[in-house]
Amino acid sequence: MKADFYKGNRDKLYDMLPEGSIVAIFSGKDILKTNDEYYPFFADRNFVYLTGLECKEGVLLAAKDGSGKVDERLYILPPDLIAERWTGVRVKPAEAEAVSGATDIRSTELFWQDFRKLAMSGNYGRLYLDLFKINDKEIDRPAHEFLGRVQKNLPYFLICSADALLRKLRLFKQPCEIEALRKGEKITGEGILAMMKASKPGMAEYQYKAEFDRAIHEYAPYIYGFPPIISSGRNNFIIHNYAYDGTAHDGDLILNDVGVNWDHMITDVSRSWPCNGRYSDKQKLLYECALATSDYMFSIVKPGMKMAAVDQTIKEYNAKLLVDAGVLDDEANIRKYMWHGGAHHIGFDVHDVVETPDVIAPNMVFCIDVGIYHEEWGIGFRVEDNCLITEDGCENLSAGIPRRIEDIEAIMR
Ligand SMILES: [Mn+2]
Repeated sequence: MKADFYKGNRDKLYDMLPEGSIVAIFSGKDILKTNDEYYPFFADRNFVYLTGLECKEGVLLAAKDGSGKVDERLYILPPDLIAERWTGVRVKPAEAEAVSGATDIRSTELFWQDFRKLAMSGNYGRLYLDLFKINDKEIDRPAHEFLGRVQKNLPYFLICSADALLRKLRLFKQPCEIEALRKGEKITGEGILAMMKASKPGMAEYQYKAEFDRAIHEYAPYIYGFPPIISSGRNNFIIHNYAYDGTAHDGDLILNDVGVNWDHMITDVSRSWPCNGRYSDKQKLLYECALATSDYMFSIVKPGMKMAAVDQTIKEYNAKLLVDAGVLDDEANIRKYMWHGGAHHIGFDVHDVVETPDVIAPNMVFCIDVGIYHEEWGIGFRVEDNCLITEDGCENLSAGIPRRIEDIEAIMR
């Protein structure tokens, strides 16, 4: 994505800030794994959304004064020959400027003293930070540590949520984000096709993963949108199977729920097929119900529809089909076989961090996910696609990845 995109995102954020506010967004830092080894670094998504930079220990600091004028600085780690010799080259000011469109690039060594100067000026009463945590067991991130330091040394700010503002922005996707998703869907499709083509009874789940990995890593060194979910047979009842230690036996379905990160945008697609290349009658029966439900959803989802109605309609429509097919005795018992609906949004995060809307509107992108889990028959699978809301309806961004029985069987022959 171009610098205009990131600059535009920052300007929209600043527009939402009241006068007399400071906002600080941190990129994060290395997390220790063991001894002197760290987990692979993954930059805070809000920081990336605002700057395009994946650098460690960066900070975006902006101050909006009483006249509405915004002063923004981007702090990056200073050059360090020894550190860079060991762990890689750090982003330099010219590159940071070119990527982000920010012009005032400074060393992180100046961050605290600069912030202190702004704080002491008396011109700013609010401090916006992203302090989101799922629960209190989660480790503190740099924003939490910074808050502690502020409250100890400069305890006269009203602390406000930058996270809430960014959720509003991230809900609506811009043209360059949708373009990135389209490319990501192509790559995801290549990964899925590679698995379908290699599929055969006796193949281990990790061998399917190896096929997927090889295909998508033709495009970039770090391309996972999230760890691929790949399972077979009864392991399909584990919604997020990351063990990859099962084996596909003749007659088993393979389930995968995978996606890539292309230009920061993450796809999320599920496809399911029989490892031997031919759906059994029971697999066919259930699969056609799920697929018809998905097709129905893509025919009715449009702006103005309630977001909560998406999951609800998937469940009701699928239940009706299962009753008609003689699989289910009563629609009210749908929970028995189908409990995986999930209309989560996608974007910079696979479960995108957005303000959950009441009503669907253009340029939202969320998953239409239909799962059926029939324990007695040992058949569990899902069909998940990425739905872009258009002006008068929706588009299935992942429609090019084979999803119909005849298409899948033809590829596997
Ligand atoms: Mn998924």
